[in-house]
Amino acid sequence: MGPDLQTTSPRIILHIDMDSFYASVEMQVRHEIRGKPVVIGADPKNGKGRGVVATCSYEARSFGIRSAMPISQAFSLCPHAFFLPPDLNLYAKMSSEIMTCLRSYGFLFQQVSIDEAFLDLSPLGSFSAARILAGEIKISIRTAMGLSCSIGVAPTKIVAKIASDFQKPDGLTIVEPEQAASFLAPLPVRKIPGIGKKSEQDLNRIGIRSIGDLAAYDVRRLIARFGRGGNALHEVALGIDESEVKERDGMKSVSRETTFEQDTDDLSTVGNVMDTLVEDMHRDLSDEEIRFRTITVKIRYEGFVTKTRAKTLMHYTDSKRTLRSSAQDLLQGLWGGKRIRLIGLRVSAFEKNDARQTTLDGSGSQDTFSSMRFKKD
Ligand code: DCP
Ligand code: MG
Repeated sequence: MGPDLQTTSPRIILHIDMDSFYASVEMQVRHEIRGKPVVIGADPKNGKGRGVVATCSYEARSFGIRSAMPISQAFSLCPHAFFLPPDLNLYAKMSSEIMTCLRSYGFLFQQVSIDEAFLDLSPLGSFSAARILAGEIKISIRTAMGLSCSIGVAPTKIVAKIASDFQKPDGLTIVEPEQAASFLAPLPVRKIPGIGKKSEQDLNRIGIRSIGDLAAYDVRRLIARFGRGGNALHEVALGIDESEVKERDGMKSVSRETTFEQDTDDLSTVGNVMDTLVEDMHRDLSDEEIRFRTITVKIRYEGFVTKTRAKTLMHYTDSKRTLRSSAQDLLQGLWGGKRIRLIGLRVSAFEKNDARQTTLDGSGSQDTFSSMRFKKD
């Protein structure tokens, strides 16, 4: 094979995403709730509860329940569902078992969230070999952990991610290079990672409904409307994505974010959600004995505009009180009274201790797929 052929040979990227992850783990450990509507999230308090759904089983989804929906709404859609509080330690443990299994295949590996990862299968040399390996991965995770997952295999990371979502749950979708354009074209733009309800509406308003519409749209007009994000979006639609599967060398930060089901400008609601992020994050940090010095809060307003504000403490700390008060101060400082669609919290600048840093294997890292692509800060 000459050098030309080598440089043009397509990459083979696998993306794996666990099905209804928290709910599936619960159904795995509690046999009595298997096959039932299961909702993981805040306490519904007979319909009066505040807070949101983290995730729910596919049985619960058939009642219309979704992630990030107010728990009170979930309760009215299906009062007889099993409502459970998240057991984040358990999910983190299952996640690291899954990630260890995926790493063991020996390909370049990147975990992107608690339940998803990429493998670069290019060394296999063919999509048919990749299909066989993907099938083996599905079987081994089911056998070892009793959990189902969905896998996409494609020439780029973004197409692989869209493909893993294509036939959920328990899906396997292979998109060969010559099929990529026809695979993407009919899908609604909402299928692009990072495009939520609001961005979808913005795109619909200018006549863009499908990814094919987006690909055909004049990129200069997209940039005029959405800034740098417009160019990134156009490239995604064209199937252009050079980003590589990146191994991480130890954790540099830990983060959490929440997208509101409906944009909100109510500071007390946002403050309560921030407290939940603090609780979740602090639990993981203490499990890993991580001490940190920098706290960053992110707010994404309606549309793509995102602002962050950070604070670096004089000393390393692992105090929840410090984390909470810093996060609330930063939130107040960023508050502009505008409607918000997402808030995030990140801690970084960890105390030097390599053993500690490598143990937290990337779950909830700030380098999530969508923020990586469309971050404007
Ligand atoms: N999660 C959360 N809050 C959200 C979204 C997700 O706490 N708004 C948590 C619960 C999920 C886990 O992250 O189980 C993984 O997120 P996914 O988006 O992959 O959702 P699921 O795995 O639950 O379902 P799917 O089968 O659609 O992947
Ligand atoms: Mg998932």
